[in-house]
Amino acid sequence: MTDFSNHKSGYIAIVGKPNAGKSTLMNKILGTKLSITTHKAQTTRHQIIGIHSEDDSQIIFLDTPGIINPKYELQKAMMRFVEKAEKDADLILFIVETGEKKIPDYAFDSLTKLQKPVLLVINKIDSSTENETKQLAASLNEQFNFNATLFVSALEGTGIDQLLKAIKEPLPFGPPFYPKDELSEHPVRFFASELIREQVYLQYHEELPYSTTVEVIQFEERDDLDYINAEVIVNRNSQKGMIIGKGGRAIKQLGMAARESIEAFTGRKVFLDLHVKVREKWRERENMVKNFGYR
Ligand SMILES: Nc1nc2c(ncn2[C@@H]2O[C@H](COP(=O)(O)OP(=O)(O)OP(=O)(O)O)[C@@H](O)[C@H]2O)c(=O)[nH]1
Ligand SMILES: [Mg+2]
Repeated sequence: MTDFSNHKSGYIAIVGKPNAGKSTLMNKILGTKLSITTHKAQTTRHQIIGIHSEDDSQIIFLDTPGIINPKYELQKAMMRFVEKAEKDADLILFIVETGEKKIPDYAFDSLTKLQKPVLLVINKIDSSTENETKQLAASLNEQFNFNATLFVSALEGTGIDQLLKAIKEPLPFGPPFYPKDELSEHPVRFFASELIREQVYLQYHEELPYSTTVEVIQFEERDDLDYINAEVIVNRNSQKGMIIGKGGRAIKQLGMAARESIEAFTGRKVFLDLHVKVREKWRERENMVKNFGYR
């Protein structure tokens, strides 16, 4: 039997405001694009599990939606994912981007109650001066009692080794929870729906990305390719035409880009069949939000 007496393992929640670079950071550490990332806020809507294994440790990251004051049911479900990740974690990474002006006090409410170690991670140091970064760190340390402060650029990979060292330090000794070669535990069809949603964020504007969800109806592994039938679901009738675009050009573009990114993820050829559906006010309705997988 393998001896795990010197092995450390634990759960790490990655939390912070939208757009701070939480998903980019997790992807950088894992060395693969697991969690979707865009320049738009509120890209991540679930808790995404990413597993980083070394010989002597296994760190299970929980990437989460950005902390906001929720206005509708979908956003409430998103904030429940944040709470759950914080509750399940052995250690919490609180990510703040350089240039941040103010973190609202409510972002720290649950952390104060939980009494777990919290590391402050200042991200995007590539786009700020050292002075500004240090000032930000100082003022945040006045606002909340962090156990340590780390400085990284998730995009460029700066500071990642020091961060991993700081994460491993307080982790409990114990055997790995997952096989060492496992990267995540979501099914491929989940990643497919996320990659389609990522393209919705990249291609459409204003309210449209925030009104849309994606459901994979059918995922069939055939000999020569994966056949995927997916629905792009919008919140209002008037949004259907916007997704489709003049002469179907927009949805064709969406389908092509999404197919390419799913192929890059699976390493297999994909046939992607996309349809648009209207589910009036789905994001305001608790049942629909749950049925679309946000639970
Ligand atoms: N310059 C710079 N940009 C970064 C860095 N890390 C992330 N970004 C960019 O910041 C934007 C947001 O990144 P995400 O990883 O999606 O941020 P997030 O915190 O997961 O956002 P939500 O899921 O919306 O909460 C993207 O355009 C990233 O490319 C960094 O270290 N430097
Ligand atoms: Mg994210």
